[in-house]
Amino acid sequence: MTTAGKVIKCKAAVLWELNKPFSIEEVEVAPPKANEVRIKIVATGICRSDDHVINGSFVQPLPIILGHEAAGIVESIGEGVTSVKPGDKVIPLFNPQCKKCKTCKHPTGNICIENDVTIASGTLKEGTTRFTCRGKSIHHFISTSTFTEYTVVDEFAVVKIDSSAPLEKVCLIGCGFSTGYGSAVKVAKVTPGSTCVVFGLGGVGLSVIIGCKSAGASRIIGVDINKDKFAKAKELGATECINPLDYKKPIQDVLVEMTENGVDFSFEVIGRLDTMMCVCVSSKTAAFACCNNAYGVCVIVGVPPNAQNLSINPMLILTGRTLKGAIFGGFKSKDDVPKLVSDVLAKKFKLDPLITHVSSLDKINEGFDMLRAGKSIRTVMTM
Ligand code: CND
Ligand code: ZN
Repeated sequence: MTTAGKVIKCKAAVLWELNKPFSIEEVEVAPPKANEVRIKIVATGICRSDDHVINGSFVQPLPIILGHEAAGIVESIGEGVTSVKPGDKVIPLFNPQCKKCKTCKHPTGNICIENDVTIASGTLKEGTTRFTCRGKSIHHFISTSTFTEYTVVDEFAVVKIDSSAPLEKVCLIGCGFSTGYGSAVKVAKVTPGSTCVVFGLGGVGLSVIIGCKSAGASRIIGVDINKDKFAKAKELGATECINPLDYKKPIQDVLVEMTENGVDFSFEVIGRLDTMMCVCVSSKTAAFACCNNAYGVCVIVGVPPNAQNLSINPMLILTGRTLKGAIFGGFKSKDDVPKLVSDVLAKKFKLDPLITHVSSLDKINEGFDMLRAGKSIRTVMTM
């Protein structure tokens, strides 16, 4: 019996209030309107950006269905949709690509005008939501909402991938892997023989390491306050790992000494102001300050806390350092996601080491507890 055109009742994890566990609910998912696609989610990963919403540092309208790193199968399409059809394997795109706006037409820009990361409307483009629970409208999250058995997205926020792709693995292409890998190869443009430092060795930071290694960096230093993260970082390409808590001096001073006046490329993959920049005397780590003063490049990857500002000593820039940042590793999502999936199928890189736990939507709160306790890299929930 076809479900096309009908409301689907299914299971979803709803966040009703900040700093509260998810509630597993039966939700109603309305059929897709014009230029929308309804997707059966098959696998979805847990990323720290979802947790930033729960703790209030990434502000979104509530109640909401979070989740943005997923893969699934198209269930039905709205009028006018041409790029996907029912049965296609797809990845939802939290950073969409409409291909029509000024940014999409720019050769490298990737913050499409249709993105909901900078706006946080919590709806689809048409201005309303397709989720209802207990009679209330539930918001969408950054064009995706994947902690649900079914979701609806705008056509510009979904792309077809190879029909042989293992969805329970390539879901990581939807965020963590691509964000980290692209930050190294596309945003920083890491060069062969260079020295890199990566602050934060979670799923995204480890993917930065994979990118630095594939770009030919000869020295890759991992920095984390949780030493349990070091073994995996070394397995993936870190040549050494250090813990700021083991040193009395600020970690940027340690790094500058270790690397003869600073590194070529540094990456902040935590989302803290003190690890981005040396902002106060008590700061322990600072990605920008450990770059070589003449040519170092620092890439901000971590999502910063809401409404907080960095204070930068202009001398750090005047001498030649570059500070940059990027969403989704600088990739243009519709163009690049299918290629990254093909690269996985061609065994250009492996996603398996990043997946430490496989779980189900019912156990979502345990999955987040493990991330917060530093015990997991990526938990993938399969439906
Ligand atoms: P995860 O929490 O798995 O990793 C963060 C790591 O940082 C952990 O290993 C921590 O132990 C470590 N850490 C925490 N505090 C410190 C500190 N003071 N000094 C050194 N290490 C520390 O997170 P993730 O890998 O899923 O995500 C990392 C960040 O990337 C996070 O802010 C997330 O929101 C962001 C992100 C950005 C983008 C993008 O498009 N730019 C996409 N997804 C995630
Ligand atoms: Zn993410």
